[in-house]
Amino acid sequence: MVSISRVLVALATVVLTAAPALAHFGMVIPSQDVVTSKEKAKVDLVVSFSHPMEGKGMNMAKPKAFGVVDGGKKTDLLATLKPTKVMDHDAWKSEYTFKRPGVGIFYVVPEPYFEPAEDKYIEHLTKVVVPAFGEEEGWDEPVGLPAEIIPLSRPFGNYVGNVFTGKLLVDGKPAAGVDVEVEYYNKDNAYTPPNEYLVTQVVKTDANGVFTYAVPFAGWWGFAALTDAPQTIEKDGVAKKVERGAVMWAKFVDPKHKKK
Ligand SMILES: [Cu+2]
Repeated sequence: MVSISRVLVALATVVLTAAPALAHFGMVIPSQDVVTSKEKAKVDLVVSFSHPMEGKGMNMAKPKAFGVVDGGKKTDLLATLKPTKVMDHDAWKSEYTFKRPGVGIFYVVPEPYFEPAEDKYIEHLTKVVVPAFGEEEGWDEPVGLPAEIIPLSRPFGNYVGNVFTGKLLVDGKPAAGVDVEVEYYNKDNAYTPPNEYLVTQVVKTDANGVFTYAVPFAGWWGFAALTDAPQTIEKDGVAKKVERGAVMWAKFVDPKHKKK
């Protein structure tokens, strides 16, 4: 949807199949953006591969990896995943209970998804950060994924209008000049984008791999930094490219008004 080549692919797709090429996003959305009380220490996590603004789902195979990094300790949560539906398509859910103050970095490594409209595989390495009981150390720690957004803004406790800044690391090194697609999780189709350019917005990483986006309205926002994986995957005897996305989700909120 961004570069000329992608537009051409999209146009060719429209001619061939009349199916628009939408921006794909790995998603991991927690039931709470922050954990503040012992009574509500259980967080439900929903993992999907979707088109978040348009509310169109895709079937997601069971991820290769799903886990949390909390206090520098990695815990494998793959066995906790159960099937669910997101946007009427196959997705996954889990739950995690915070027992002590900490910052949980939840991460998903999916099976590569073949997208016929783009004639390539897509794998989005996706993260969300949930802090618990006032702790906030460790939100900028890398999980160690081959492509990963390291937040430079604390990725929780943000108001609408705040700027989100992140650094893209590919194989541990800052990646310059990479498109970062930005999309809103338009739950229940609450909003209608005025035109197709407002479905997916785009910013680029600078020479240091850093990107910035100012968030315009409340809810969950996804940032997907898109590079090509070094390897191809063979499908029916033909080597197909693999789009590797480093994806991060963060929630931005409005303050509460005093009731008059
Ligand atoms: Cu799709």
